[in-house]
Amino acid sequence: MLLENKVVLITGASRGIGRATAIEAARQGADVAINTFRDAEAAADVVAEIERLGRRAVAVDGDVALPDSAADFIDRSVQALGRVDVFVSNAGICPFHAFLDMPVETLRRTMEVNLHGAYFMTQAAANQMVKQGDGGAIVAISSISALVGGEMQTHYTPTKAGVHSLMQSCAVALGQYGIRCNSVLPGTIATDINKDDLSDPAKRTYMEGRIPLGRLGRPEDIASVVAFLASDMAGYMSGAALLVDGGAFANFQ
Ligand code: NAD
Ligand code: RM4
Repeated sequence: MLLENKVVLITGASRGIGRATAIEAARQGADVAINTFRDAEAAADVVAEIERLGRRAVAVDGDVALPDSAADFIDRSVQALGRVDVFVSNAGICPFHAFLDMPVETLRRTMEVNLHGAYFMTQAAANQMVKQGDGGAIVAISSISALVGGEMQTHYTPTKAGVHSLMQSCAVALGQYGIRCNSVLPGTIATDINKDDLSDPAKRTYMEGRIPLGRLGRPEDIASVVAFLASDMAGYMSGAALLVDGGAFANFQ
């Protein structure tokens, strides 16, 4: 019970890593608010799963790229659950595309969802924590892509480096309020975001072969690390990044 009676807010939590993190938070004793975007059925399913675990849950629809969604998510979460102890910035997209003909709109949307969205949401959550006056924990889902490049990810990898950098600066800005800010850098986790990319058996086998632990990650592999960073067990961690990649980054030759 790492998060007993805490209130945890997570963006992009209808699917994948966000969904697993929401459910893990509930398993660890938290009430959970999820931000979702045009995914009502999946959102209702996550809420039901959390309630089955005996915890309270609320889903708030909103596009993280819009600044107003942040105020709305925090306000409606506080109305429903009373406060914010933990905020997890997870929502993200990766529309795989080559560099030389990257459409401006694909670049712009990826930046706005992944980086601006993380910024607006983190800022709104931090303001609520400061108002409460007793600290908090913020965890952002960055990526191994903050450290390495990807041929079809020239629009995406800078956002993931940016998200980690945001957590470092927020750790500095918010330490005086007892708010810890850290990031998790997942390796390759099998979710909808890379389903098409990994549907090529040759690519999937190649990616699996690069991972010393011999398999792609599962959303639950990330959720447990987020729960740790959000908990008092990580009470002296701030501005840190935890790579959770089955050893992939270390596997150079
Ligand atoms: P996913 O596609 O399963 O989930 C993404 C979630 O974000 C979905 O619930 C989606 O509805 C939501 N979302 C998308 N656009 C949104 C918006 N504008 N506003 C609010 N919500 C929005 O993918 P995932 O793998 O679970 O990705 C979650 C995070 O993990 C992303 O930030 C991604 O960059 C990061 N990540 C994933 C991997 C991986 O290999 N899967 C690796 C490293 C980092
Ligand atoms: C991650 C990493 C994974 C990729 C996802 C979409 O940051 O690059 O390999 O599948 O993004």
